[in-house]
Amino acid sequence: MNHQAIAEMLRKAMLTGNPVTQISKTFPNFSLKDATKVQDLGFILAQEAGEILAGYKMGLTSRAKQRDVNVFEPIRGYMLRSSEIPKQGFLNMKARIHPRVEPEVAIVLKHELRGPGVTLRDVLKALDGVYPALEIVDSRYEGFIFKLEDVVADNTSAAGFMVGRVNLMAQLDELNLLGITVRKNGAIVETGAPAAVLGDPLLSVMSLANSLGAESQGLPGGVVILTGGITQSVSFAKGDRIEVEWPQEVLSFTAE
Ligand code: OOG
Ligand code: MG
Repeated sequence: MNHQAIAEMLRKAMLTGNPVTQISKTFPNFSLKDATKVQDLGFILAQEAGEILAGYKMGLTSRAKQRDVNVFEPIRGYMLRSSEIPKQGFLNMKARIHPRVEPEVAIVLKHELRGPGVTLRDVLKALDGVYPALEIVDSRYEGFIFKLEDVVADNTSAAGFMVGRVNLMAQLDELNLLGITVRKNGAIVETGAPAAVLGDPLLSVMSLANSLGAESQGLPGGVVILTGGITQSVSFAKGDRIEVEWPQEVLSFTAE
């Protein structure tokens, strides 16, 4: 098994919009360690192509998301600056395979957190911003079907993100039970609250810091951290209008 070749294949799938066969089908003993290596090589390929890190993401941190894709363990990935979606704007559907959108909480830290041993208290002390956000996931695998190892190699299906303007830091006590609505072409398709994410999305940041720490990497301050989908993701196609409504702010786009 050639990790570099797999990373190149997945990057090509992302750039062309042509899905590939699950790695675990071709290599039945493809391990989580292999998958992490492929994800890391994919990031190097992106950097070589001039891409810049925008931040990190956790995935599969809510039951709704885990059931959605039939994988029951949290995962982490990275996000590239080029994948940020302009606010209240349009989502370019070029090279998309089978995109889905999900509401998330985004966090920004004041300074680096370096695991292992990062606690919730450390996260709270380092907190700089808490924002409404949404993520686009678009698996590079045929049929949006994958195992844990496949989705880790595929950088956790990361395909785009939007972060709101309203900092919810002052309402931190209420954050977990804020009501969120996802609309597609005006109709409500999902509802939820941030508590769906591990009981508290800040625990997702703690896990992320410790997961990076296990690989001697810090979680930097100033970058975007997505804590994981709150509801099931919602598929959409060209022409669809998506709105993620928080009490404080609406994030929206039209796919075109
Ligand atoms: C995997 C990525 C999961 C989340 O927020 O749970 C994720 C997928 O659904 O394709 O980003
Ligand atoms: Mg997500």
